[in-house]
Amino acid sequence: MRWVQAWRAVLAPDDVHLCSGSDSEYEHLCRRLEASGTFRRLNRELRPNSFAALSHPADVARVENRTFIASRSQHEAGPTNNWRDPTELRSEMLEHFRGAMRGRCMYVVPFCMGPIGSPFSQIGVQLTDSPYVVVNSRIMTRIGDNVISELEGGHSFVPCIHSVGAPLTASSEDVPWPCNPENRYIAHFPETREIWAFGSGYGGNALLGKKCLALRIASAIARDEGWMAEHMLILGVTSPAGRKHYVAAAFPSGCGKTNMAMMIPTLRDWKVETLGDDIAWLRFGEDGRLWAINPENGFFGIAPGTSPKTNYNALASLGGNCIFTNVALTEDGDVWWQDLTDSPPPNLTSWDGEPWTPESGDPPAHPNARFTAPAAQCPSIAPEWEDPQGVPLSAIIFGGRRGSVGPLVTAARSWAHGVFMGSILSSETTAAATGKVGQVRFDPFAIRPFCGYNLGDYMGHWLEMGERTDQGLLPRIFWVNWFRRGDDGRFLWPGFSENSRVLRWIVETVEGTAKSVETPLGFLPAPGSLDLSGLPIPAADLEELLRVNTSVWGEELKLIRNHYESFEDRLPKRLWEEVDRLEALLQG
Ligand code: OXD
Ligand code: MN
Repeated sequence: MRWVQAWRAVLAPDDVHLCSGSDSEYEHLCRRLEASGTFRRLNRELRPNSFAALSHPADVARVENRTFIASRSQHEAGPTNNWRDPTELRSEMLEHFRGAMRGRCMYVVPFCMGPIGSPFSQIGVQLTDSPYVVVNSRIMTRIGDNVISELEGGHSFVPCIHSVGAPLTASSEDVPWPCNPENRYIAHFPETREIWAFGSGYGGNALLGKKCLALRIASAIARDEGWMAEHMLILGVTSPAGRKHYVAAAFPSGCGKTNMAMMIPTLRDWKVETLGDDIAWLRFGEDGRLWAINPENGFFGIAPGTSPKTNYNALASLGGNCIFTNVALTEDGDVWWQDLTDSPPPNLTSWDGEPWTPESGDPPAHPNARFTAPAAQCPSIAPEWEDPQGVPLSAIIFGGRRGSVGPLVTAARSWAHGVFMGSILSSETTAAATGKVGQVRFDPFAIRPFCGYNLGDYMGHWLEMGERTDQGLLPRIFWVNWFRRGDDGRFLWPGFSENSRVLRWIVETVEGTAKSVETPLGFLPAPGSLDLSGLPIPAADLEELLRVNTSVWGEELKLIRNHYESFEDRLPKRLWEEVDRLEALLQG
């Protein structure tokens, strides 16, 4: 490809390798990563074909303040994105890219987001000097020869340029985690559908198929082509009567999407199956329903907090063929993280490579430590998860982490009201991105860090999508809050498997059999309509979970108005009407 040759001249790698995606290539790269000290092979008996990597201490999460949307005008990027002029940014980054791969190999990674051959899939080609990125991408996307054939057949692709920004000279020694924390850029050019990333080797900053392509660039493509790219899990839920519904749910990073997607219901005879845990692409089918595919091929999940109690299926997916990043290591060559077992095993090595003791202060695994696991290994994976047409959605759920605002579950009155719910989603920040943890911020549709254009226009796109079909064919929209706390700071709802009770009410609402009460916020479960059999929840807690606290909402309305004002004329009028209506109903 001429494009690759042009970049080769800029990046000046010592070698170029076109990735075939074969097992032998994967094994070769893993051996190379072991030799360079990036990977440590885990105990072959306990966790076959698996590796642990420890990153540079300054390269541990997505860097939102260094993530840019370089559209032609600042208005196109909107107030929630860091905008840069594309011409200026290109010339600034080119200076960094020049010679950036000296002393290294440039891997050319053709990858497909979505099942190969699906009309909904998108192809990307990533140039990278990080073999760690190549092996992770082989799990997270579909890479290799069959993608090359599609490209040879003339399939379009999104060019993705990535360098860790640490060239080697004859005298410089390589380090286990090369990166350039002082000069990080995660840049998107939505109009020309390009991604340029420099300086980081971690997660969403470097595995460019995930947040950069499948969300930021895909959201811009989706707006232009009339579909949607969303930060959503997809699950299938089957009732005891054997009826199966598909549900997509948007939660901000670190709010339990992976746990929900893999939930083992406590409700007897209900079954949940997993189709995706992070990203969903939605389009209308010929039947007028909204269909979803998961463009990913694996899970890049947050390890701390994952335990047999909170997510048995995730752990069962991690038996082998996995990569762990920034977890703690046990003396027998296995991995550990907070909550994996009730107490830490002795003689742990913490993620900074030092011996760890309970007196060490910080926890042994980084709060954003990750596992990379093939989706096919998940025991709850739905047999149809790779169906090229996707699955038809019955419901869409929005949820955030809010201690005080938002009842356990609310059903929207209409699609537009559901869009309003999505637009006012807010959540406490987590360790998935660098910056302060626990700060409440509006995160509309849980896509704030991942939308490639003006979020006000994005909200308009949602409203417009709802006009394209019969209202009765659209998925019903719900809003949940698993994180409501009591005055004493305690979580009022047990969450995890118990969320199946809420899922049941959602499914029954879709089927028209659930009892509900109308409130200013929407429909809440009528007393007695949530299946709480066998759950010892105090009546006062339940009442609080299902209460619309008017004084809290009075304050929230002011915040919502400020949030909306930041989008100026790009905020759809229809949504302002919803705020006015909510205010009137609350005063009612
Ligand atoms: C992720 C994130 O990695 O949202 O999925 O940060
Ligand atoms: Mn995510």
